[in-house]
Amino acid sequence: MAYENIIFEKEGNVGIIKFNRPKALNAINSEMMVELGDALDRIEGDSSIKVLVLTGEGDKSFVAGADIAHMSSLPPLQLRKFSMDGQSLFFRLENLSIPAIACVNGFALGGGCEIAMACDFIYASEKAKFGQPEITLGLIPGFGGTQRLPRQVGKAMAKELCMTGEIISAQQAKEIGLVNKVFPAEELWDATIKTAQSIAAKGRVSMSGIKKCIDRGFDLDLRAGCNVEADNFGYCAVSPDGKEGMTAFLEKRKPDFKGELF
Ligand code: DAK
Repeated sequence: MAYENIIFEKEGNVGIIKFNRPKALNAINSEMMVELGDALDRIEGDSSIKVLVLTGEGDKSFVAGADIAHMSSLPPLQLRKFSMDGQSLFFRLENLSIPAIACVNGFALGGGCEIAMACDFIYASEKAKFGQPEITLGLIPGFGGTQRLPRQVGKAMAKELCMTGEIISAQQAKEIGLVNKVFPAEELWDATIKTAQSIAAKGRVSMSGIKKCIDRGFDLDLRAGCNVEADNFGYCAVSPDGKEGMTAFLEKRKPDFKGELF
C-alpha cells in the first residue's frame, strides 16, 4: 500500500512512523488510520524492526486530534466505525511485541494525546502541548483517553484535564507523569533515536516479556501480576537470548542477542 497520510521508514533496527498531514496539524482521518494499520502489519512481519518511534511531520504538531471536519461529516454508523477502528488500532499499537516510543514534537491533543498514551512512553519537545480538549467540542475522548489517562496520571488529574479541556505544557505533562523526558526542540529527535537504538540492542524476547508483564500485570492484583512475571521470567531464562546474556556475562564479553524464540 502506498502511503499519503503517514511516512513509514527504517533507520537501522528502528521503525519510524511520521504522521504526515502537516497542513491540518496531522489530524487523524479514516485514511490515516487505514495506513497506520497497514504499517503496523508490516512492522509485526519484519523481525529486523526492534523498536518503533512515532512522530509528527513538520515542526508544529505531533497529532492535533481526530480530524474535526472529517468527523463532523460522518453519519452515525460511520462515526461508530471510526471510533471502533481507532480503538482497535490503538490496542494494536499498545500490544505490539516491540516497544513503541512517542516522540512528541508539538501538539498532542485529543486523539493525538491518546496515540501517545498507547505507546510505551513519551519523550517530548519543550514546545509540545498535551490535552484532551474534546469537552470544548461537546464531545468526550473517543480513542481510550478516559481510560488510559487516569491509569497514567491518576483519576483526579485525568478528570480535571478531560473536564476543563485544558492544554498543558510538556513540563507540566512531565510533572504529572504523562511524559518521561522533555528536551529542547532541536535535541528531541536525536535523544529519542539514541534511546530507541539502546533498546534495539537488547534481547527481543526479554523486551517483549517486560512489556507483557508490566501491561498485563498493571490491571491485576500484586500476586497475580507476580505470577505473570514468574512465567515470563522462566521463559526468558531458558530462551537462547537468556542463555547468551548470562554466558556472555560469565565470559566477560558483550552478548549477541538473536531474538529467537527457541
Ligand atoms: N482537525 C482538523 N483540522 C485541524 C485540527 C483538527 N483536530 N487541528 C488543526 N486543524 C487545522 C486547522 O483547521 C487549520 O486549517 P486551515 O484553516 O489552515 O485550513 C490548520 O490545521 C492550522 O490550525 P490553526 O490555524 O488552528 O493553528 P493554531 O496554531 O492557531 O492553533 C491548535 C493550533 C492545535 C490550538 C488549534 O488548531 C486547535 O485547537 N485544533 C483543534 C484541537 C482539538 O480540539 N483536538 C481534538 C480534536 S477532537 C471519536 C473518536 C475519537 C475522537 C472523537 C470521537 N468517536 C467516538 C467517533 C477524538 C476527538 C478529537 O481528537
